[in-house]
Amino acid sequence: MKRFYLLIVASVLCGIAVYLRYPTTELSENFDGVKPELTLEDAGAFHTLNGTNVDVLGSDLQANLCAAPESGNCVDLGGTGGNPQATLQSMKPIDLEPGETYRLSFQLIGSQRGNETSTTVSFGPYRETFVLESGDNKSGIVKDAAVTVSEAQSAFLTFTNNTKTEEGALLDNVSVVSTGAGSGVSAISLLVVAAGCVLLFFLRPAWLGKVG
Ligand SMILES: [Ca+2]
Ligand SMILES: [Ca+2]
Repeated sequence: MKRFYLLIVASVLCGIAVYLRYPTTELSENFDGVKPELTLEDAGAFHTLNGTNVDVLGSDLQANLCAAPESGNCVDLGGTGGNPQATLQSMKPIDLEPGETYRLSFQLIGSQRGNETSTTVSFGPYRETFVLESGDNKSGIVKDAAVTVSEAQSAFLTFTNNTKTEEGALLDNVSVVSTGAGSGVSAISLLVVAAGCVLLFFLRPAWLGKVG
């Protein structure tokens, strides 16, 4: 009976190891659940700062501007009226821990309306400015950019329109996924796996005796 409990403990330890390695979605937003509208301060998991605004485009509202690889609704970082030069920031900060890798993805395409745009993306130590021609649907596509920190910090994901315009760059499919350090296995999950396997090794004779 004691061995049975040990077997459960070993299984739980192995389960924890798998959990520790499992990627965690920290943020995911495709704006498809937001009602398309002009002059918005809130857009899904994001809101604007400093009295600026954005437009959520889609359905009957200029949906054609959300060009591939974007789909459904997207956000025009140049809003309408008021202060349209948007600073769009995640509503909640994400806690960045040393030893974790944060994979940042987003799609930023040109305005599709003839003008060039400049947009700065910042997230903890990550900071990039994308200057996009109107029809540039490639240069601002970022997939799994690795963000790491040496000291714990709390970070907002921010998209800042540097161009005074109502025809901004168009944003869609934003996500942050955290995984263990680099592409390898984190030290703590290795320890947990080792503990689980040692336990299983000692239990093996009794276990085989029961089933065999
Ligand atoms: Ca979308
Ligand atoms: Ca606009």
